[in-house]
Amino acid sequence: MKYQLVSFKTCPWVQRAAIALREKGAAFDFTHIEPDNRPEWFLKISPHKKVPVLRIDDSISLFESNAIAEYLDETIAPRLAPEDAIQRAINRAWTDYIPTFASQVTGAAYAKSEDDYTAAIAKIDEPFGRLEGALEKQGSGPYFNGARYALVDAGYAPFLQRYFFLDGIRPIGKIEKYPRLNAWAKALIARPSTHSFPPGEFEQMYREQIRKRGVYLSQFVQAAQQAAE
Ligand SMILES: N[C@@H](CCC(=O)N[C@@H](CS)C(=O)NCC(=O)O)C(=O)O
Repeated sequence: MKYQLVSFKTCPWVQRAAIALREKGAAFDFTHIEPDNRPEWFLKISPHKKVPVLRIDDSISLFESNAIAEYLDETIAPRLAPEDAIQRAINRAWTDYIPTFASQVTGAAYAKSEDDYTAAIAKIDEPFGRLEGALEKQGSGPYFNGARYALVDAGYAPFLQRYFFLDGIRPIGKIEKYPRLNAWAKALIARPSTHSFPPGEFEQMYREQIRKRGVYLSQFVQAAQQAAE
Protein backbone atom coordinates (compact mmCIF):
# COMPACT_ATOMS: atom_id res chain seq x y z
CA MET A 1 0.00 0.00 0.00
CA LYS A 2 1.17 3.53 -0.78
CA TYR A 3 0.05 6.17 1.71
CA GLN A 4 0.06 9.91 1.08
CA LEU A 5 -1.07 12.19 3.89
CA VAL A 6 -2.30 15.55 2.65
CA SER A 7 -1.77 18.12 5.35
CA PHE A 8 -1.30 21.64 6.63
CA LYS A 9 1.99 21.58 8.53
CA THR A 10 0.61 22.48 11.96
CA CYS A 11 -2.82 20.77 11.80
CA PRO A 12 -3.52 18.72 14.95
CA TRP A 13 -5.98 16.45 13.11
CA VAL A 14 -3.36 15.61 10.51
CA GLN A 15 -0.99 14.91 13.37
CA ARG A 16 -3.37 12.29 14.76
CA ALA A 17 -3.39 10.44 11.41
CA ALA A 18 0.41 10.74 11.15
CA ILE A 19 0.77 9.32 14.67
CA ALA A 20 -1.39 6.33 13.73
CA LEU A 21 0.79 5.70 10.66
CA ARG A 22 3.99 5.97 12.70
CA GLU A 23 2.64 3.70 15.44
CA LYS A 24 1.96 1.13 12.73
CA GLY A 25 5.42 1.54 11.26
CA ALA A 26 3.74 2.28 7.91
CA ALA A 27 5.80 4.31 5.44
CA PHE A 28 3.99 7.38 4.14
CA ASP A 29 4.63 10.64 2.34
CA PHE A 30 3.46 13.98 3.57
CA THR A 31 2.07 16.39 1.01
CA HIS A 32 1.89 19.77 2.69
CA ILE A 33 -0.46 22.30 1.17
CA GLU A 34 -1.14 25.89 2.22
CA PRO A 35 -4.47 26.67 3.93
CA ASP A 36 -4.81 29.87 1.89
CA ASN A 37 -4.02 28.23 -1.41
CA ARG A 38 -5.69 24.82 -1.55
CA PRO A 39 -5.04 23.25 -4.96
CA GLU A 40 -7.81 22.07 -7.28
CA TRP A 41 -6.76 18.41 -7.02
CA PHE A 42 -7.16 18.66 -3.24
CA LEU A 43 -10.60 20.28 -3.38
CA LYS A 44 -11.73 17.35 -5.56
CA ILE A 45 -10.72 14.73 -2.99
CA SER A 46 -11.69 16.52 0.24
CA PRO A 47 -15.46 16.93 0.57
CA HIS A 48 -15.19 19.47 3.42
CA LYS A 49 -12.05 21.08 1.91
CA LYS A 50 -10.22 20.05 5.09
CA VAL A 51 -7.07 18.15 5.93
CA PRO A 52 -6.16 15.42 6.63
CA VAL A 53 -6.88 13.37 3.54
CA LEU A 54 -5.22 9.99 3.31
CA ARG A 55 -4.60 8.96 -0.30
CA ILE A 56 -4.17 5.23 -0.72
CA ASP A 57 -2.40 3.87 -3.80
CA ASP A 58 -3.09 7.14 -5.65
CA SER A 59 -6.71 6.11 -6.02
CA ILE A 60 -8.70 6.17 -2.77
CA SER A 61 -9.10 9.26 -0.58
CA LEU A 62 -10.15 8.95 3.05
CA PHE A 63 -11.06 12.00 5.12
CA GLU A 64 -11.78 12.74 8.82
CA SER A 65 -8.86 11.96 11.10
CA ASN A 66 -10.74 9.48 13.29
CA ALA A 67 -12.05 7.55 10.28
CA ILE A 68 -8.50 7.46 8.92
CA ALA A 69 -7.05 6.32 12.26
CA GLU A 70 -9.67 3.58 12.61
CA TYR A 71 -9.12 2.42 9.02
CA LEU A 72 -5.38 2.17 9.64
CA ASP A 73 -6.03 0.31 12.88
CA GLU A 74 -8.26 -2.21 11.14
CA THR A 75 -5.83 -2.86 8.31
CA ILE A 76 -2.31 -2.68 9.80
CA ALA A 77 -0.98 -4.49 12.88
CA PRO A 78 -0.48 -3.93 15.78
CA ARG A 79 -4.05 -3.24 16.86
CA LEU A 80 -4.23 0.00 18.84
CA ALA A 81 -7.88 -0.23 19.91
CA PRO A 82 -8.33 -2.34 23.05
CA GLU A 83 -9.35 -5.97 22.49
CA ASP A 84 -11.95 -5.81 25.25
CA ALA A 85 -15.29 -4.49 23.94
CA ILE A 86 -16.08 -2.50 27.09
CA GLN A 87 -12.68 -0.85 27.06
CA ARG A 88 -13.05 -0.19 23.33
CA ALA A 89 -16.38 1.53 23.99
CA ILE A 90 -14.85 3.64 26.77
CA ASN A 91 -11.95 4.58 24.51
CA ARG A 92 -14.35 5.45 21.72
CA ALA A 93 -16.47 7.58 24.03
CA TRP A 94 -13.45 9.62 25.12
CA THR A 95 -12.28 9.81 21.53
CA ASP A 96 -15.63 11.35 20.61
CA TYR A 97 -14.98 14.01 23.26
CA ILE A 98 -11.78 15.21 21.54
CA PRO A 99 -13.37 17.98 19.43
CA THR A 100 -14.92 19.54 22.56
CA PHE A 101 -11.68 19.09 24.50
CA ALA A 102 -9.73 20.66 21.65
CA SER A 103 -11.87 23.76 21.36
CA GLN A 104 -11.97 24.35 25.13
CA VAL A 105 -8.30 23.67 25.78
CA THR A 106 -6.87 25.61 22.84
CA GLY A 107 -9.49 28.34 22.50
CA ALA A 108 -6.96 30.87 23.84
CA ALA A 109 -5.10 30.58 20.54
CA TYR A 110 -8.00 32.35 18.80
CA ALA A 111 -8.98 34.91 21.46
CA LYS A 112 -8.93 38.41 20.00
CA SER A 113 -8.89 40.50 23.19
CA GLU A 114 -7.60 40.13 26.74
CA ASP A 115 -11.16 39.53 27.96
CA ASP A 116 -11.67 36.82 25.36
CA TYR A 117 -8.35 35.29 26.35
CA THR A 118 -9.30 35.27 30.06
CA ALA A 119 -12.65 33.68 29.19
CA ALA A 120 -10.93 31.05 27.04
CA ILE A 121 -8.49 30.16 29.82
CA ALA A 122 -11.39 29.78 32.27
CA LYS A 123 -12.85 27.08 30.01
CA ILE A 124 -9.83 24.79 30.37
CA ASP A 125 -10.66 23.41 33.83
CA GLU A 126 -13.79 21.56 32.77
CA PRO A 127 -12.24 19.32 30.09
CA PHE A 128 -9.07 18.89 32.15
CA GLY A 129 -11.15 17.80 35.17
CA ARG A 130 -13.15 15.38 33.04
CA LEU A 131 -10.04 13.74 31.63
CA GLU A 132 -8.46 13.58 35.09
CA GLY A 133 -11.54 11.63 36.23
CA ALA A 134 -11.37 9.33 33.21
CA LEU A 135 -7.69 8.61 33.80
CA GLU A 136 -8.33 7.84 37.48
CA LYS A 137 -10.82 5.17 36.40
CA GLN A 138 -8.52 3.76 33.73
CA GLY A 139 -5.61 2.89 36.00
CA SER A 140 -1.98 3.62 36.39
CA GLY A 141 -0.78 5.02 33.06
CA PRO A 142 1.44 6.10 31.49
CA TYR A 143 -1.09 5.92 28.62
CA PHE A 144 -4.85 6.16 28.67
CA ASN A 145 -5.36 2.40 29.20
CA GLY A 146 -2.15 1.73 31.10
CA ALA A 147 1.01 0.35 29.55
CA ARG A 148 -0.43 -0.15 26.06
CA TYR A 149 -0.64 2.80 23.73
CA ALA A 150 -4.03 3.18 22.01
CA LEU A 151 -5.80 5.22 19.34
CA VAL A 152 -7.30 7.46 21.99
CA ASP A 153 -3.76 8.50 22.98
CA ALA A 154 -3.03 9.47 19.38
CA GLY A 155 -6.14 11.66 19.33
CA TYR A 156 -5.34 13.65 22.48
CA ALA A 157 -1.57 14.04 21.99
CA PRO A 158 -1.72 16.96 19.51
CA PHE A 159 -4.03 19.02 21.73
CA LEU A 160 -2.13 18.39 24.95
CA GLN A 161 1.03 19.38 23.10
CA ARG A 162 -0.64 22.63 22.01
CA TYR A 163 -1.68 23.39 25.59
CA PHE A 164 2.03 23.33 26.49
CA PHE A 165 2.83 25.52 23.49
CA LEU A 166 0.25 28.08 24.64
CA ASP A 167 1.56 27.84 28.20
CA GLY A 168 5.02 28.62 26.81
CA ILE A 169 3.79 31.79 25.11
CA ARG A 170 1.96 33.07 28.16
CA PRO A 171 1.90 30.94 31.33
CA ILE A 172 -1.51 29.31 31.95
CA GLY A 173 -0.57 27.03 34.85
CA LYS A 174 -3.65 24.78 34.74
CA ILE A 175 -2.41 21.28 33.97
CA GLU A 176 -0.35 21.11 37.17
CA LYS A 177 -3.64 20.84 39.10
CA TYR A 178 -4.42 17.55 37.32
CA PRO A 179 -1.58 15.14 38.12
CA ARG A 180 -2.77 12.19 36.04
CA LEU A 181 -3.52 14.35 33.05
CA ASN A 182 -0.17 16.09 33.41
CA ALA A 183 1.70 12.78 33.56
CA TRP A 184 -0.27 11.43 30.59
CA ALA A 185 0.42 14.56 28.55
CA LYS A 186 4.14 14.34 29.31
CA ALA A 187 4.20 10.63 28.34
CA LEU A 188 2.49 11.44 25.05
CA ILE A 189 4.91 14.23 24.28
CA ALA A 190 7.86 11.98 25.11
CA ARG A 191 6.65 9.37 22.61
CA PRO A 192 8.49 9.69 19.28
CA SER A 193 5.37 8.97 17.19
CA THR A 194 3.81 12.25 18.40
CA HIS A 195 6.27 14.26 16.35
CA SER A 196 6.11 14.98 12.63
CA PHE A 197 8.87 17.60 12.95
CA PRO A 198 11.73 18.11 15.41
CA PRO A 199 9.91 19.37 18.55
CA GLY A 200 11.75 22.71 18.88
CA GLU A 201 11.21 23.51 15.20
CA PHE A 202 7.55 22.60 15.44
CA GLU A 203 6.98 24.80 18.50
CA GLN A 204 8.55 27.68 16.59
CA MET A 205 6.23 27.02 13.63
CA TYR A 206 3.24 27.03 15.99
CA ARG A 207 4.36 30.29 17.60
CA GLU A 208 4.85 31.88 14.22
CA GLN A 209 1.32 30.89 13.26
CA ILE A 210 -0.04 32.53 16.44
CA ARG A 211 2.05 35.63 15.80
CA LYS A 212 0.67 35.99 12.28
CA ARG A 213 -2.91 35.32 13.37
CA GLY A 214 -3.16 38.75 14.95
CA VAL A 215 -4.85 37.53 18.14
CA TYR A 216 -4.36 38.59 21.75
CA LEU A 217 -1.49 36.11 22.25
CA SER A 218 0.38 37.34 19.17
CA GLN A 219 2.01 40.18 21.14
CA PHE A 220 3.67 37.69 23.53
CA VAL A 221 5.25 35.46 20.90
CA GLN A 222 8.41 37.43 20.32
CA ALA A 223 9.30 37.64 24.02
CA ALA A 224 8.61 33.91 24.48
CA GLN A 225 10.80 33.15 21.48
CA GLN A 226 13.64 35.33 22.76
CA ALA A 227 13.44 33.73 26.21
CA ALA A 228 13.72 30.30 24.58
CA GLU A 229 16.84 31.23 22.56
N1 LIG B 1 -13.00 16.71 12.03
C1 LIG B 1 -11.90 16.91 11.10
C2 LIG B 1 -11.25 18.25 11.40
C3 LIG B 1 -10.19 18.62 10.38
C4 LIG B 1 -9.88 20.11 10.38
O1 LIG B 1 -10.59 20.92 11.01
N2 LIG B 1 -8.82 20.48 9.67
C5 LIG B 1 -8.49 21.89 9.55
C6 LIG B 1 -7.01 22.14 9.65
S1 LIG B 1 -6.35 21.74 11.23
C7 LIG B 1 -8.90 22.34 8.17
O2 LIG B 1 -8.66 21.68 7.20
N3 LIG B 1 -9.50 23.53 8.13
C8 LIG B 1 -9.84 24.15 6.89
C9 LIG B 1 -11.25 24.58 6.82
O3 LIG B 1 -11.99 24.40 7.80
O4 LIG B 1 -11.63 25.10 5.78
C10 LIG B 1 -10.90 15.77 11.25
O5 LIG B 1 -10.83 15.20 12.34
O6 LIG B 1 -10.22 15.44 10.28
